[in-house]
Amino acid sequence: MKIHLSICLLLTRFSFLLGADQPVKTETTPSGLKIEYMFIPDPEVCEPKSKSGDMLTMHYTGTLQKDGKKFDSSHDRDQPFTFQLGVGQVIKGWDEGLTKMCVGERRKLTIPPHLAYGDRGAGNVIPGGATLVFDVELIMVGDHAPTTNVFKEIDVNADKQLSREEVSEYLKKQMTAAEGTEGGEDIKQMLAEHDKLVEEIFQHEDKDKNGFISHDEFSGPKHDEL
Ligand SMILES: [Ca+2]
Ligand SMILES: [Ca+2]
Repeated sequence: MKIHLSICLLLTRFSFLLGADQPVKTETTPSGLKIEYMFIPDPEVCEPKSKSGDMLTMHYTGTLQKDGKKFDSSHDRDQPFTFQLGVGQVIKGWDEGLTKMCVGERRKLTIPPHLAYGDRGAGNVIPGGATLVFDVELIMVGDHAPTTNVFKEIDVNADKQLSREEVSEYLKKQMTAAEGTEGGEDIKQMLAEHDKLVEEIFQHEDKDKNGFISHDEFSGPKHDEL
């Protein structure tokens, strides 16, 4: 992995030296996002490709399209930026534009306001209605977000049993957090059928049918990180 990483970085630098600043290909997605593929590494070293749920570590420089003014850059901090892809942690243009990407790959994203900070803008650096241009480079892909002990999270009163109320509250919290992100309509539907979902979970998990899911019965993540 480390070797692949450094080869990729080397190739990236090399392509810079060659002045390869013309995109290999350009694509505009149905949502209006423009993706210019600036550098794609050798397919043989291009595994895994980034996908929803992955932890991505990126270098990026963001500029305003209208005047080219830089508003943020990880290079200036000399520290790449890590986030989870596809969960609404970043602007929509990133969640969409950084999928199926290889380590070492560079893209230029031109992100219209409805996939960025909208009419309101952000802070005093991004005006309302701004189209943003991001030069991005994928440095590293991690498999998943750090695993959490979901059992402990649900078991609010810490009696090592999950009640219907605890499961119900937890689901509501999760769904509300996911509302407004991609698949928001599905989430609304799920909220509406929320009670049914709790029943289904208990059907499946509460093996001895005592009305509680014990630590042993629970099939989700339930161990603390090592
Ligand atoms: Ca409990
Ligand atoms: Ca039980």
